[in-house]
Amino acid sequence: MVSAVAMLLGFHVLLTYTHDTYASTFSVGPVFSGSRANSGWKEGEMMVPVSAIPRNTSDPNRRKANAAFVVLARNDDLWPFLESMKQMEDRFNHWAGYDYVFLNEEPFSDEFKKYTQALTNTKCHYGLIEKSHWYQPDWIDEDRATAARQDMINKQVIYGHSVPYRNMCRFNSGFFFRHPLLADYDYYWRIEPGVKFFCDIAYDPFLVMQDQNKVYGFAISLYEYIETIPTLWNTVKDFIKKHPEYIAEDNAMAFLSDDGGESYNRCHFWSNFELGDLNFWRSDAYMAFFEHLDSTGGFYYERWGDAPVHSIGAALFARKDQIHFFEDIGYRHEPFQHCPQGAAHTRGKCFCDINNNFDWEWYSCTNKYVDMFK
Ligand SMILES: Nc1nc2c(ncn2[C@@H]2O[C@H](COP(=O)(O)OP(=O)(O)OP(=O)(O)O)[C@@H](O)[C@H]2O)c(=O)[nH]1
Ligand SMILES: [Mg+2]
Repeated sequence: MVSAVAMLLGFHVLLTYTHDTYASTFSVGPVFSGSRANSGWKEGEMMVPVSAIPRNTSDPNRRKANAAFVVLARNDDLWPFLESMKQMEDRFNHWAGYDYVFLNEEPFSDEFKKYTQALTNTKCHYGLIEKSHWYQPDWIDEDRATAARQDMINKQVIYGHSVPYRNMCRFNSGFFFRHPLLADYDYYWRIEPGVKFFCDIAYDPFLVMQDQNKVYGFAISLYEYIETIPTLWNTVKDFIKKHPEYIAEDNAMAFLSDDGGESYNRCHFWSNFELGDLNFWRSDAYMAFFEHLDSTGGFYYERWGDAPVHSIGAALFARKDQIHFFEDIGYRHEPFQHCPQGAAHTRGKCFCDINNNFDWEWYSCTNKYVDMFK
C-alpha cells in the first residue's frame, strides 16, 4: 500500500512537470489511492484518487461515471432551484457534463423545463412520479395520522403539520431510486432548491464514489429532532434481529449509537446534499429495510425523515469506509454550511466565510464520523 501511494505521488510529480494540461488542471490537493480508513484523519487534506482527476477537462472522451443529478422539485421551486443549478454548472458541471433527472408528482410546466434546460449543455430529463410511490397509502389509519400531526403542531415540530412533506420523505427514503428515469444510472447527486456550492470542483466526485467503491457521500451531518422519530430506532433494532445477515462487517454503527446499538444518538447525514450508489439502495438489504420501516406506518404516524433513514441504511449495510465525507465541497443549505478549511479553501477558490463552518459545532455529528477512523 505504502509503495503504491509513493508510486502514484511520484507519477503525479512527474506529470506535473512534464505535462502542462495535467499541471494546470491538477489543483485538488494530495492524491491518495487508499481509503481514509487506512490513513487517519487530517483536516483540510482531501482523499482524491488520481483516477478522479481529469487530465484535460475539455476532452470529450474524458472518463465519466454512469451518473446524474437528481432533483425532486415542484414547479414553484423553479427560481430557487436555478440558483442551485447555476452554481453547480459554474463550479463543476460545465466541464463534467452530467445529465439531470427532475422528478415531480405533478407534470413539470413548460416554463420549468425551458429555464432548467437553458442553464446546461447536458440533457435534462423530466419524470412523473407514480401515484403509489408518492401519496399516503390507503392502509394508513387516517385518524391516527391526523392525531399525530396535531400532536406535532402542538409541539411546534417543523413540518409537523404537513402531509406533502411526509410524502416527500417517504419517496426519498424508498422510491426515488426505482424511478424508470434512473434505472440506467449507477450514481446520483441530489440537489435542492436554494442551496449554495462555494468552491470550484476540479475532480469528479462521481468517480471518487465509483473508483473507491463508496456508497454514500455527505458534506454536513447533525442531530435529528427526536419528536419526529420516537419509534424509529426500535423499528431498526427489530430489523437487525430479523436480518442479521444484512449487517455489514466494519459498519458505521459507531456513528449512529454511543452504546453499541442499544440507543440511537440521532446522528444523521444531511441528505439535502448526498451522492450515492443507486444500486446500494436497490439492494436486497436496503429494500427489505425500507419495506420493514414502511410497514409500520412511521412515515405518517410520526415524521420520519429520509436523512435518518438513508443514514441508518448506509451505516448498517455498508462498511464505514464506504461512506465518504466530501470535505472539499463547500456547501450551504439554510441554516448550516460546510466551508472547506485550510489550503482547500484557496485551492477551491471558495467564497464561504472560513470561520462559518458547521463541522465541529456542538450540533454537528461530523466528529463522530471522523472518530471512527482514528
Ligand atoms: N415534487 C415535490 N417536491 C417536493 C415537495 N416537497 C418538497 N419537495 C422537494 O423535496 C426536497 C426537500 O424538500 P424541502 O422543502 O427542501 O425540505 P427540507 O430541506 O427538509 O426543508 P427546508 O429547510 O425548507 O429546505 C426539495 O428538493 C423540494 O424541492 C412536494 O410536495 N412535491
Ligand atoms: Mg431543503
